[in-house]
Amino acid sequence: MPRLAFIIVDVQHDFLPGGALPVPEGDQVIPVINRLQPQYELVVATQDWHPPAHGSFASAHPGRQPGEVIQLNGLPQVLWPDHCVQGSYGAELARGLDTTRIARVFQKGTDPAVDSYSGFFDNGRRHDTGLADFLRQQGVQEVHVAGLATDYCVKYTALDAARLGFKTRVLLPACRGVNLHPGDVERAVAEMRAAGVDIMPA
Ligand code: VGL
Ligand code: ZN
Repeated sequence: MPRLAFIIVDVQHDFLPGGALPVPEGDQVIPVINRLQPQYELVVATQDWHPPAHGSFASAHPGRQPGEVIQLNGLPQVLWPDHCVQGSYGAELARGLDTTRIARVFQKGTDPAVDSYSGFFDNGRRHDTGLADFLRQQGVQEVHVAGLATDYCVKYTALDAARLGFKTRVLLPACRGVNLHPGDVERAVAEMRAAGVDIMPA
């Protein structure tokens, strides 16, 4: 039974340079993640998978611009450019990512009314993706997390993993952040550390 799993977060075309919501240097995580994968008995991935006009898209809120924060069904929501629309090229796992070892892909962000940064739950913690049950069924006790973006989906996935009782490590050399505001990645790392997440430095 694998006790250690690797969670690859949102390595999708739209988060790479040239994509709809480009993470600076996002493409640089791909070779690092590919090199790491053989060290794990179990590899899973998450995939941001939004319907058109998802509530996190600025375009769904007339007069609003990407980067603004609104209240979306009672939760603060950063507005983003349209990204990772179900079935689009931008939503595909990046072509350069080795997917042969990925046991299962967990999709999130499918409910138009709530965003989902974590690979475990939506931001309101109402819908569960099944990732936690899957890991437990596989006997996993420890997870290593990498991918995009450090200050959003990697952070919330790692925080939920730790809260769910998995020993959790974030591999910063295999992560890049959005840094919508300067210092966002540093603050995300500090928050993860404070929550008991082990950080492999960049
Ligand atoms: C993400 C913003 C919006 C991420 C997803 O994968 O970090 N960020 N949707
Ligand atoms: Zn998204």
